[in-house]
Parts: sequence; C-alpha cells; structure tokens
Amino acid sequence: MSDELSGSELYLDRFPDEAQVVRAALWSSFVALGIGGLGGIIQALHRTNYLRIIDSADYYTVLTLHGVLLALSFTTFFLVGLFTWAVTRSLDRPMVDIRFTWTWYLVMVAGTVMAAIPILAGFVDSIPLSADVLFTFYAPLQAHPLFYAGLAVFIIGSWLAGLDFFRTWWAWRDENEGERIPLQTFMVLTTMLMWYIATLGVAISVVVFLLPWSLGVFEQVNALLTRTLFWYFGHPVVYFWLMPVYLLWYTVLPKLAGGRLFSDPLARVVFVLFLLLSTPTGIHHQYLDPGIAEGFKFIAMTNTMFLLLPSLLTAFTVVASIEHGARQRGGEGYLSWLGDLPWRDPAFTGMALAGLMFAAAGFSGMVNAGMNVNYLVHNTLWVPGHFHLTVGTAVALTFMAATYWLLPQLTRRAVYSRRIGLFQVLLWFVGMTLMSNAMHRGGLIGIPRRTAEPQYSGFAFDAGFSTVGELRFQIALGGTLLFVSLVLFLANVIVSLLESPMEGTFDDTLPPALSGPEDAPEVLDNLALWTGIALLLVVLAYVLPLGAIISEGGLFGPGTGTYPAWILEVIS
Ligand code: HAS
Ligand code: CU
Repeated sequence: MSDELSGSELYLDRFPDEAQVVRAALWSSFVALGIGGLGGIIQALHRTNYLRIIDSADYYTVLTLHGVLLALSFTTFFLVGLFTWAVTRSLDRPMVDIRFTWTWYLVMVAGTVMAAIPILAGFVDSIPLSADVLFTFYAPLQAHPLFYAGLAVFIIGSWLAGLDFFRTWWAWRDENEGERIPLQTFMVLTTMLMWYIATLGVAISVVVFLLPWSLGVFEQVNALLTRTLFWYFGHPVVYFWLMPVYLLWYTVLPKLAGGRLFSDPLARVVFVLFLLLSTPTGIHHQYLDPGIAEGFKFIAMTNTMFLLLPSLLTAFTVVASIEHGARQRGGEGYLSWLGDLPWRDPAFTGMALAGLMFAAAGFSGMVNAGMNVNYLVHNTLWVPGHFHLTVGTAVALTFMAATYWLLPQLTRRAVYSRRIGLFQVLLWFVGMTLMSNAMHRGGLIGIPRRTAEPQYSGFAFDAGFSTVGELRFQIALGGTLLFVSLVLFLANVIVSLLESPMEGTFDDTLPPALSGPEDAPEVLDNLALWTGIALLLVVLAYVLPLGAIISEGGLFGPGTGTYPAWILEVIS
C-alpha cells in the first residue's frame, strides 16, 4: 500500500478521470443490484406461496434475471470499479490510457445489455427471444444467440480491464525498478491472472459450442462437456467475487477498526494460493454427474479441501488486524475488546457482519465439498442457502458497506444518513440469518432448489407440515427484510448524491501493515512462476476427465466422435 498520500486531498482530486470510470462501474453494478434484487423478492414470495404476481411458467425467466444480474453483473462491475480505484491509489499513478479504460467499461455494458435483452424478452410471449437458462447456462438448456454473444462480449470486456491493470502496473514498474508490488495491486493482478485461466473454459464453451449450436450451425452438443467447461469456470468465479472482498477486508477493514493489517506477507500467500488452487476444483459441482469417474471427483475433493487454507488464513489475519484496531482504541481482555470496535460505523459493521456470516458459509461449503455428504444436499435448497451466505452476504454486504466508505472520496458527497446505513447493514444480517438458515434446514429435509412449485403435490416431506410451514415463513420474511435493506441502501446512495455535499475533510489514507512487504520473500511477487504452476495444476486436474468425456460422448454430442462430421468431411 502506498501510504504517503495526503488525507486532505480526495481520490477524486488526485485522479479525476479514473474517479469517473470507478463511479460509472459502481453505478452500473447498483442498477444490476436493484433489478436483480427485485427478481429475488418476487421468487422468494412465489416459491413460498405468499404472493404470486408471476405465472409459474415465468419462474425461470425471473430466476435467470436474478442470477445473471446479481452473480455476474453486480459483482463484476463492482469489482472492475474497485480494482481501478485500488490500482491507481496503491501505485499512486493514473491508468496508462483513460480512453482504453472507458473502452473496456463500455464493452462490458454492451455485453450486459445484449445478454439482458433476450432474458427480459422471456416475459413477453409475442417476442420470439428467450434465455431462460439460469446463470449456469450449460446445455441442454438453450438460449437465443444474442445471450451467448452478450456473455462473450462481457468476458472480453473483463479481459481488457485486466490488461489495463497490467499495463498500468508495467508502467509503474519501469518507473520504480526493484520495488515490491504494492499490496492492493498485487491482489488485483493475482485475481486477474486467476480470472484469465478460469474464463478459458467458459469462453471455449460459449464460442465453440453454445453459440454455434444456438445459431443452428450444429444440431447437438455434448451436454456433459459444456457442463464441465462451465464448472471449470463456475468454481473459480466464486473467488473472483470473493477476492475483491478480501482486498477490502485486508486493506480497508483494519483501518476502519482503528488498526493496521497484521501481515502483508500472509496476505500475499493467500492470494497466491487462490491463483494456484481455485481452478482445479470445479468438478466438486459435479459429484452426481454420471460420466465422470469417481477418481477424478476424489481429486477435485482433495484440491477443494486444500483450498480452504487461504480462507482459514484470512480468518486469522483479518480477525488479528481487527483485534489490533480494538486494542489501539483501548480495548482489553480476551474478548471484551470486541466492545471497543466502531460498531456505529456502517462501513465497519457491514464488513464485520459479512465476515461473521462468511465463517458460517465456510462450514456449509465444507459440507458441500465432501463427496459423500454432497449426495444429501445437492440440488436441494441447502445450496442456495450456502451461496446466499457467500456471494449474497460476504460479497454483497461487503460491497454495500465499502460503498459507504468509498462514496465521499469518489463523489465529494457525505453519506446522507449513516444511521440508515447502519440499520440497513443490520437488517441484511438479520434477513439473511432467517432466510439462509431456513434454506439450509429445508435442504436437509429434501426441499428442492430451482423450482416454482417446491411443494410437490402428493409428496410429504419427512419433517411434517408444520416445520415446512415455519421454514416457508422464515424464507419469505427473511427475503422481505433483505429487499427492504436493499432499497434503503440504494435510496441512501441516491439521496447522498443529490442532497448531501461533503463538509470538512475525509481521511482516505490506508495505514501500512504491522509486518510489511519487506518481510515477504521476493518469490511471492514472481507472478509468472505462480501462473505457470497454476496452469500445470489445471492440466493435471482436467486433461484426463475432459479426454474421457469427449471420447465417450463425442466432441459435438453422441455419434460425432472426437471431431464433428463436417470437419471430418473437410479433412478427408
Ligand atoms: Fe461454494 C456451491 C464448496 C466458498 C458460491 N458455492 C456454490 C454455489 C455458489 C457458491 C454460487 O464443494 C452454487 C452454484 C450453483 O448454482 O449450483 N464453496 C465451497 C467451499 C468454499 C466455498 C469449500 N462458494 C464459496 C464462495 C462463494 C461460493 C466464497 C461465492 C462468493 N460450493 C461448494 C460446493 C458447491 C458449492 C462443493 C456445490 C454444491 C452442490 O452440490 O451443488 C470455501 O471456499 C469456503 C471457505 C471459507 C471459510 C471461512 C473462513 C472465514 C472467514 C471469516 C473471517 C471473519 C471476519 C469477521 C473477517 C473456511 C474468512 C471478523 C469480525 C469480528 C467482529 C471479529
Ligand atoms: Cu465450487
């Protein structure tokens, strides 16, 4: 972290052009959050049978809108905005070419709009477009070509964003030979390297198989192959959402707590571990898929268990940093220091509660990851319970909380009401406790996920009607509280922009770590080495299962062998 920056000058003054892009990215993410959240409350009330304003036939349209806008658009737009802020502030230099920065932002917007059009058209029967394929979009579900083209454009935009971060770092490196990569930039670069490796799978799936198939170029695809290529990307994508959160927990949360990051070297180790281990684990989403040998599933499980390590290290480092903050503020005792933390600050409280919930999420993740226990929970409501704690709280709540801290430095506006902010983050925590807990319990008694009619007429769940009724109520109530919290967040941001000019100064500096980069072995900054090892692990984990899937199911579906008929004709 570069720490010499003066507190009297805001980020906005130092980097006016970059601040514009960061704001545009954040506002785009909030538009996605608003629309996606509306989809969430509609389906929560529909599934639980409290309020049915859509036809059950439209359930998958709403579910796709909810998943794509929240899991893919909200997260990624926030991430690229945050990363632009983090790279420029930690390198203390502007982006190399702001026109290029605007270009990737606009490419990402274009991709999102292209993908959203066929999803939204699903509501209008007279328009012959649809994309009710959920955010996992693998075959045999098929969407209109515009949806796949939009996804491809969106991913290309994110690749260009990564290139922009690298170019800016390269320029800095030429000016600062021999210096360690500042921590925030290190985190951005390792995340983007992980992203390049992970998106290879989904790019091949979309461009080589799904798009031509939906255009009618091929009649069929190998469904298991597109599934496997999706999950090759679908697991690391969850760390693409989580790593910006860790960037905030490591570099901003200690300051909000009144202290300093405990260890810069440990933070670097964590991000390197994510780069190495995020991708060779995707098959843990496919434990129940026929067509993949048990041995490959076992390897994915083992890798997943290793992948717990960076998060367990994070729990230690971040809590130690928070404790350091509390002790700087006069906190004492084994646990009574907790009372000395700035609980009235919505930015601190939001992030701390997000962290607490992530601890629970980690446990449900460990349950998911066990091959045998997974058979109990797979495709049940347990899984949405898990991911509303992870992406729906660790990520979403941290991003909302961080907005309360970023807003003044990006807009020169004060947060309109910090009290509403505090109430809003608490409400999210309470709403999610109700909803997610009930979803986990519902999953254990066999309530399925991904359906508008989970009650299955004529089928009695083991736990009896009263438990099912109680869980239904908790999900509906929790979902409603979450929606209210989301509306309060968006309203607070909008009113801040309209009504709330900033008075006085705002300290946006970040303190150096207690153990700084000088304590970190230099090899940690050798990005080429870690990328090479990461690629090797991917090859080891995936070449054999993919080979088996293709030789058994044909590259383009049954009967097509390894090559499709038309390629064989061309080469024969
Ligand atoms: Fe997961 C399914 C395993 C983490 C998201 N996951 C999903 C799906 C999503 C998702 C979206 O193995 C569903 C996809 C679909 O539609 O089918 N997941 C794991 C494991 C982890 C994990 C082992 N998941 C995440 C994260 C996500 C995410 C992160 C999004 C951001 N997940 C699975 C598996 C499945 C799965 C299977 C497939 C299930 C199936 O059958 O379909 C681990 O990375 C978790 C490690 C976490 C920890 C917790 C550490 C605690 C920390 C808190 C520190 C405290 C603080 C607070 C800061 C070990 C870091 C301090 C405060 C004070 C006041 C002191
Ligand atoms: Cu996963």
